Amino acid sequence: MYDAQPAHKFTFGLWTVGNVGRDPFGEPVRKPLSPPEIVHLLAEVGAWGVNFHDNDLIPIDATPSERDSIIKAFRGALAETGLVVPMATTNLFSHPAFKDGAFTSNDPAVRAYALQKTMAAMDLGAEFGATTYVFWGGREGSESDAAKNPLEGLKWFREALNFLCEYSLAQGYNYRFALEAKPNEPRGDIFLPTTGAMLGFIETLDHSAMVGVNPEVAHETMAGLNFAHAVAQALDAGKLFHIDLNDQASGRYDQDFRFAAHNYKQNFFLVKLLEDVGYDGPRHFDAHAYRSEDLQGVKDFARGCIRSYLILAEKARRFNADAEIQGLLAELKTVEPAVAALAGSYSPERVAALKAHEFDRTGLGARGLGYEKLDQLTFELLMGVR
Ligand code: GCO
Ligand code: MN
Ligand code: MN
Ligand code: MN
Repeated sequence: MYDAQPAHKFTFGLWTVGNVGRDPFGEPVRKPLSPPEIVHLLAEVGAWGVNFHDNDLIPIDATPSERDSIIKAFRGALAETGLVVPMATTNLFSHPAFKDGAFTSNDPAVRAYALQKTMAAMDLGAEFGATTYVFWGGREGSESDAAKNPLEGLKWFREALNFLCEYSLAQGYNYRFALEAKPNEPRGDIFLPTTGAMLGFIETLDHSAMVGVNPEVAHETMAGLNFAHAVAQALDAGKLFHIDLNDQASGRYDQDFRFAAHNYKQNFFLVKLLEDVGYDGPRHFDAHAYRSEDLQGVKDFARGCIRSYLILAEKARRFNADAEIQGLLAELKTVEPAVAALAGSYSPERVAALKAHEFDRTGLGARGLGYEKLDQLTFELLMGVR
């Protein structure tokens, strides 16, 4: 019942199940897995696809012949398992050259190197058939506003994206770009810190139609925002090109927990939203296992991400089929047809009708909405007692 089907398009990054458990205070706790080993692990847990940063696959200092043999081995693992590569991205944050950002570095040489590195990573992604290209500007920000002018940062970021859109089109790549916002970490502040900010910025780009967003549960939660609302805004704008699923407690460090590990209720509403609208893009888990885990724990983590999504999807179906819940929701919208017709788009007739109508303000204010009951029923449904 909770087995993944290809239609769910569950994906993981090489960097997620491949995470060795290093943190700012401690050394790795797990042995690195090679890309083919990761592909086989993902196939075993039921994933549909695998994504990568350029340097997850090809080390930054690999020789051309090393590159060739890595690509051959990875391709072999994909062929053996049937996994696909729907998304690729660039590591513009690990190397010290990017300590002050990549596309928004104050140093023009770094900005140019970031373009060169991204073009090469786009070539690599295209070789594997990737159609989504993610931009997560992890270091595109600052610690001190004395050091960087945010207006210049935005201008440089726009220039880079315009350049890379042109490059993608000129190469005949089928990429759609997905911009991923994060409020902070590893920088003190990261530019364009929320999905809403990205959506506004996208409209200023030369090829805005090929650029959308890759919202992440943890990132909006770190910003103290309601993730499902951010996703709804992206859907409404036709810009939900990709999504990063994981979990996070508000007000903590960047946790990257297993999907729905922390906030069952918020993630239930997220899954319900995605399922209700028939979102058909990849469902990407950008998370990693607790540092306490060995290889078995990593598999438990990956299976848990998939299973939790499917359990919440099943709960969403139950919510939609629950007569009492649906009855309460329908009741909320039941008013006399003549009154209902007063709300809607602009027309001279509606203006006249509105001006003539006398509203029962006291009655409107006195009406109980039943949200306590709705929320409790939701809780009981989620807890399996309904
Ligand atoms: C993070 C980010 C990254 C990006 C990844 C792909 O907080 O570390 O979410 O994992 O999603 O670099 O762009
Ligand atoms: Mn993240
Ligand atoms: Mn992270
Ligand atoms: Mn992410």
